[in-house]
Amino acid sequence: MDSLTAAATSYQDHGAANVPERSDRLSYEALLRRVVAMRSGAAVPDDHAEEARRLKELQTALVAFRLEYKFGIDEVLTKINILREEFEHTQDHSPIEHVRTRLKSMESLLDKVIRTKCPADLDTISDRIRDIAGIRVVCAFASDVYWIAQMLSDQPDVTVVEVKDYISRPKPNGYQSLHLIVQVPVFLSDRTANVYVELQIRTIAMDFWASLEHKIYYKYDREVPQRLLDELKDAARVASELDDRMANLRDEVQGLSAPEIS
Ligand code: 0O2
Repeated sequence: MDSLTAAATSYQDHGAANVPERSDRLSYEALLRRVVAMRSGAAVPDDHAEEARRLKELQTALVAFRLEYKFGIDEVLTKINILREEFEHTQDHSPIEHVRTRLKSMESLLDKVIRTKCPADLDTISDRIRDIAGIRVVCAFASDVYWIAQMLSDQPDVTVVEVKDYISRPKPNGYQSLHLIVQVPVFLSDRTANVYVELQIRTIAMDFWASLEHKIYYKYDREVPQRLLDELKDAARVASELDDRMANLRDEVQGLSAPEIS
């Protein structure tokens, strides 16, 4: 792990000390470009002491940058937890089975900056890379997926900027999920940051498939044998069939009156 990654990972444990002013950001951006260039294979700088000092400053700026996304996750997560708790207290069950969150690591953010040839300044990165904050909501039924998406989208401080419906149109490999990029306001001490959060909403069966496919993909370093790809595609079909059958069963059971107790 390089020093930049180590620093970025540790901020979650040590809170928000030494967060720089927003106006300081610009002075870090040339350095950020340099770090990206170094990671892409360009020459290492000559003046190590000066570079170390500026890297420390950059680390602090990046902590502040990532913190906004952590707060974005916190805000959307609170909304989801409110819905969940409301359903648990007012209905038999909540449509939300479980929720996971992830803040993109510095390592994978820099990789994405390089891979997508994104200009390495923080404003462009925050505008173009919209999955730094991620929330995955897993529901029992496909209808719940759209229901949750609608309830969140209807909230006045949530702006939906992009929807990818891989449930109605699965990816060629079989991947299914509903993806929303939303923007939420994060109220900081001196300003409001509008933060992008990626929401992935899917059923238990879709989630089971996606996590196994993800593991296989990385185990084979993206070169998955055709036999496994075919198996995965068929497994996705079976998962989708299971979702349909479970929904039919639920509808049937909901239509029945409660059994009489003798
Ligand atoms: P991670 O580590 O999960 O974050 P983009 O995010 O814009 O670069 P894309 O493909 O246009 O790429 O976005 P899309 O389609 O909305 O997919 C983004 C995320 O969805 C991925 O993030 C995965 O989490 C998930 N995803 C998309 N396709 C697949 C798939 O075929 N299999 C599985 N298992 N997950 C998928 P990352 O950044 O790739 O990874």
